[in-house]
Amino acid sequence: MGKIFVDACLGKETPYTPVWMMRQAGRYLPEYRAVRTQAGNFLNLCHDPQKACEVTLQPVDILDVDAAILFSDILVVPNEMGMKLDFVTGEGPVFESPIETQEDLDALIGAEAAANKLTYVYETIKLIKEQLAQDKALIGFTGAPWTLATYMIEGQGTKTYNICKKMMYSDPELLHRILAKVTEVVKFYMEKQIQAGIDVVQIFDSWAAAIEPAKYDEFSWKYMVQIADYLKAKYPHIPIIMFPKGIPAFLDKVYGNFDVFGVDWSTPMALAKEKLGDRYVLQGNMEPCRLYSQEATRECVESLANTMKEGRHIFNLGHGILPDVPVENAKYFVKLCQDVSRRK
Ligand code: 1CP
Repeated sequence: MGKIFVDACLGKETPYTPVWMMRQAGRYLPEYRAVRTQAGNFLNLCHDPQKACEVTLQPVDILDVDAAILFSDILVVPNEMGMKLDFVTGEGPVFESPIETQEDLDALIGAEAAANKLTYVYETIKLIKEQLAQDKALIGFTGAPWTLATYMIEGQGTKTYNICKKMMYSDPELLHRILAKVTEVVKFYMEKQIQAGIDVVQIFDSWAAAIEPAKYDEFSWKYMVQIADYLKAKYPHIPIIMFPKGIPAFLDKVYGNFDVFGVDWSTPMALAKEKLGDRYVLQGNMEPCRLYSQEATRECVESLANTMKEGRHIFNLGHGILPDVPVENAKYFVKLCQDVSRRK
């Protein structure tokens, strides 16, 4: 049986417009919270292929989304490059020794050696593929080099990005060497995810909007395109989704060999369609907080369906679902997307 999600990524006609939700495996699901408690902490869950597989499959069973997304985190990559990582409850990820100098960077493991350490991710993928229904797709993912570098340089999440932007403007060569090293690891990492069985790749550039538009290509997009070029040369049949969050001013300059452009909720879908719809399938982009209200959800889904009716589209949120969203509203969103777009 074909996978409707993969077909839609490749721009083929499908019986309805498929849907999944960013962060669909997570804390809004009681079933997730139960497994997370058993695991003890978040990194243990990422390191345990049985449990990671279980929480990956939960939203497929519970919500009937068209694709599963591998349960892991973008930060396992710098962690396996040698940066000690903790997830502090209530505060998020923290790296013990952020990168400050060339020596700090040189101390990290690069390229294939780092990618080879992520065996628990590849094991998880193999388990998921054994259990996932034939008509559902599995999305593998990575953080974009820039988004990963923000954590590696700041040591944690940030509102101002002042430490990595200080490097951007006062020592851009060092920032480029960090980005280039991460890019090499990510190329191998995504290649190994493909070899383990993922059907689609998504590259999350969650902190794209921190970069001024004139510098976005230089410090982020071009590295994402290098990863896409590497994968497309070897695995042309695997669709690639690029998700740079919050860059409406850069839409005119988007280029590269990939399949799907993930539209975030701050970008009007009609604008994305006008600028990119003839070159890429568009994914998105309901404001995630609309999930608090079924009425607000319906209004947005109908409007998106209307905007994209002759366009190539995948339904999604415009960023991740939040932990306090009612499960019934998430179910409502998924079913509504599939129903409003059904082609007889
Ligand atoms: O206690 C917990 O359960 C921790 C919460 C959590 C979860 C459920 C974290 C910590 N990561 C994840 C899983 C996760 N992270 C997934 C798989 C689940 C799914 O999507 O269904 C994915 C794809 C990610 C990716 C991720 N991690 C991104 C990019 C996507 C995005 O939402 O923008 C980012 C920026 C991270 C970093 C991270 N990991 C965790 C947190 C709380 C954060 C964000 C910290 C910050 O705001 O800076």
